[in-house]
Amino acid sequence: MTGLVRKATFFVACATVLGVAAAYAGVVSPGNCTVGGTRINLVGYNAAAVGDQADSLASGSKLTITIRDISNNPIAGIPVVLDFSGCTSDVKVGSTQSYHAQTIGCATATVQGYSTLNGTVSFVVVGGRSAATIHAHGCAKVYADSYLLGSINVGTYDQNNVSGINGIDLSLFGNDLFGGLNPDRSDYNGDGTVNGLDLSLFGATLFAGHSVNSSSVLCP
Ligand SMILES: [Ca+2]
Ligand SMILES: [Ca+2]
Repeated sequence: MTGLVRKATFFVACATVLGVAAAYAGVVSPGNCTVGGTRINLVGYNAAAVGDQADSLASGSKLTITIRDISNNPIAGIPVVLDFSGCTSDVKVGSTQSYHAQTIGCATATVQGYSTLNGTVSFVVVGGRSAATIHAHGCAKVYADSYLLGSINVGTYDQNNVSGINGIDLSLFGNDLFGGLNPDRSDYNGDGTVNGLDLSLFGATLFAGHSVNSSSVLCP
């Protein structure tokens, strides 16, 4: 191959790569997206709070996802969905949500938001425990524009979906703490066991007083 031909081949290859990148600019590239955690802990809310009422300060309650294209550029306006349909044996999302502009798809147990100008979208999800059958790890799925980005574990501070998070929830959490089954719903720090560290996180959420209300209705 002559030098001239080699150069021509190189420029054609570069143009092809650039053409592909241009063609997919603004299209979600799942491998370049980031799910900023391995779990989300559902919370209550404070009806008297101004603005976003969901308890975003509870440990593990906020999950941030970053959406990028094939060139690793952030993309705005992409629908991002958390699908909790695999968690409903013991944890369910509330029929109304109160963090940013999140919307609820009750029939599908999904919560949706949109990526912002920097490509990120953060979720804080109101929900609670409705039954006792332990859900599997990774029960919730994260999708961006229908691309699966990954699975996350799911906990809930509200253990009975009544009156926000209070001493009754502490008692129910205690059953998980001493029950020996280490259910994911009460493993707030995600280390695989339910122990004193989770009790500490529960106590911090309880005494912070940002989860004083429960969702009035849980999704199916
Ligand atoms: Ca409660
Ligand atoms: Ca734990």
